[in-house]
Amino acid sequence: QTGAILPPSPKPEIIPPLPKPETVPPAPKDRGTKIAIPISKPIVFAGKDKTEAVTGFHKAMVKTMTAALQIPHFGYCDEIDLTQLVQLREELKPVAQARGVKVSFMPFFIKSSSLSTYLGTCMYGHYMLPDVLSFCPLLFPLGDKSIKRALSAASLGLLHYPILNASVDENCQSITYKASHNIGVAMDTEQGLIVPNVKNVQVCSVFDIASELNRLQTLGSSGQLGTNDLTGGTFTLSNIGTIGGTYAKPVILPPEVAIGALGKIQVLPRFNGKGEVFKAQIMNVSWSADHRIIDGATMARFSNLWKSYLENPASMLVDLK
Ligand code: CAO
Repeated sequence: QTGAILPPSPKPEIIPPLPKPETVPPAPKDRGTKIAIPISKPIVFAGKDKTEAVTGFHKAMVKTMTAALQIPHFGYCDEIDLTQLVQLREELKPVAQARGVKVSFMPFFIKSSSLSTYLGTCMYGHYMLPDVLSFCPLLFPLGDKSIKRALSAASLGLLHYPILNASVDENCQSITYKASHNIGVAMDTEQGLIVPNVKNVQVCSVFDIASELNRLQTLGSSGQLGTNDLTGGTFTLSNIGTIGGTYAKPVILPPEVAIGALGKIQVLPRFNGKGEVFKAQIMNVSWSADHRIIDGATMARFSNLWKSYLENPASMLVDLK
């Protein structure tokens, strides 16, 4: 085959240069798409019906929820602008991480619930709103509108709040105002729904609460929570927003008298005070209260106060112990 005339080699294809990649700004952090769909077990089509006994946490849920439905529930919802809190948490995350603690939004939701019931207690007992206001110039620059706004919202609601951290007996003959704020947190675990509580939130810092929540979450996920962690709650929060959804209709855990469900935080357009559109971090809250002893106006005032703490997180400093 030496000297054979070889066919001309094919003309090399001219590959057009790849288009220059466009500079695309990073996609905004979408909290909705960030939440993974939990598929813990493969789907098996058994082909026939299966009956199993209701046991464990499910059995407890049957008992509690059946009792809960004897309570006439009052529902109340509102929208909370968490723009400042989202920013603050970003700043605090590395600080907490350095101490080995993960700070989510829950410690803030929990602390502001405690402060909101506590301020009501102060109104009855130790001091009045003017005393709180008189400390403000020491803590914040004069004329800080957000603080004033927060405190005027607080002033609206300084009535009857201890009743949200109370319990009623079975026949609703007596009300006990609880001294401790043991705030329950609904947790979605492999074993089912559990509601451990953070004890004595009224004397805890946000960091203490975060640290305690980390402990409860770790034990909860491995089914190792003890009776002490699971009993004695006085008020409950359910952050269903970690899974999704905006509004809920939470069911009170008797003998408690109120519960709040938190929806997912979403980036939505809102107007600021100057009428300009801005990118707001919005979360909805849905409260349920025992309407036999809590009226709608009290629930609304409590919610206003809770909201004002979260929308102006600096205002929490005024009342932190
Ligand atoms: N919207 C959007 N994102 C949220 C959010 C919300 N409402 N709350 C928390 N997140 C984000 C956090 O920011 C965190 O992300 P990054 O750390 O990356 O920013 C992520 O979700 C995971 O948070 P987390 O689960 O570690 O911590 P948490 O303290 O916010 O929530 C817990 C803990 C136990 C409340 C939650 O895991 C849970 O179980 N929720 C479900 C509660 C439930 O089942 N309720 C129904 C009760 S009635 O059947």
